Amino acid sequence: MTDVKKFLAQLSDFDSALKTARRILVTAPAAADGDSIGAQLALRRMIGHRFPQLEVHIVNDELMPDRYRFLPDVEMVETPDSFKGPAEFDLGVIVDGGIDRAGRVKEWFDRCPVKVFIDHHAVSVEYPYTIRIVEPKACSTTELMYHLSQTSFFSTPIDKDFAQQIYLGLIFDTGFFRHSNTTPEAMELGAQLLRTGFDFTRVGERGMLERTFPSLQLLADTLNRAERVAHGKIIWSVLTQKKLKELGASDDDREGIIDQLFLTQGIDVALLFYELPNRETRLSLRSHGNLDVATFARSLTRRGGGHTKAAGANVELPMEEAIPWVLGKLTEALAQSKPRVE
Ligand SMILES: [Mn+2]
Repeated sequence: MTDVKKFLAQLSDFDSALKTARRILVTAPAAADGDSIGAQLALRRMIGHRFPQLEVHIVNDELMPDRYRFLPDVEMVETPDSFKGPAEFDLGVIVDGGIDRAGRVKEWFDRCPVKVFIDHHAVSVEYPYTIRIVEPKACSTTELMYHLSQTSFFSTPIDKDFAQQIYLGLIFDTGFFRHSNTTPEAMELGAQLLRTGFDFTRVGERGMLERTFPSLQLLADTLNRAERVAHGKIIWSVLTQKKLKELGASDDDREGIIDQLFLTQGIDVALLFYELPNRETRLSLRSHGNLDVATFARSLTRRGGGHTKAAGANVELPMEEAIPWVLGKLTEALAQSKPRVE
């Protein structure tokens, strides 16, 4: 249950800071997902409603995936390449993850006199944020954002557009109310949002399920390459830059592949190695619960984290070196983990 009463002092500080600010930066960790996009757009509406005179700029390190381009206000999301104007702001807000993963926008955030952190992840790195609003009980940042929006500090009207932004984060982070982080409150919020009458089928299909044709082929290729280790408890596969180019697939086309791997009977953990253009490797991890993959990801690198059952990390190794190293560590970690009680 998200009880925002405990954030009254932080909200009051946030409100005071907004009152004296002129230019606001809103950002999220790179490789923005449905929750972080939804949360950034929702926050922009919240601030815009309460303080219409403020300039609110949403800037993300990477170009936003096409799948989110149907969302209201989405044209407001910029990258450092498209952003015109001075990268100087009176206040910065990072949502849905720490500033350490914000890429080029980190420098801009570092220079903000007031730094706000709004998140629902349980683990976060040390950083001198001015205001922290962190609620691990919220299943998505947009759920937390919704509750903040209904306080007297924001009093945001819930129209169809705002509802879609909140809803996308909700279904993204709960996997359509399926993952274990789903709470009765999250479903109640879903119901409340649906009452605004927005097209929830479209939000689910466009924002979560649809694939481009190259993405479909990429999924097929990755599933074909899947292998199991640790007596079948770990399933893993790879996604290379070469394959991406060959199929004409984009970075975003890897979305959901890890979830498909994870739906294999008898496994404990699914792991996807994704080769980055800079010769580093991005890992996606899913766990049924025997192993806390967020802790595992953080044990590999500072640039790792997430949730107990779904996590990610960037390791500074080319894929051919990352594969044996990570598989070794993961097999070891899994062997030491306590079996879950069914
Ligand atoms: Mn999230």
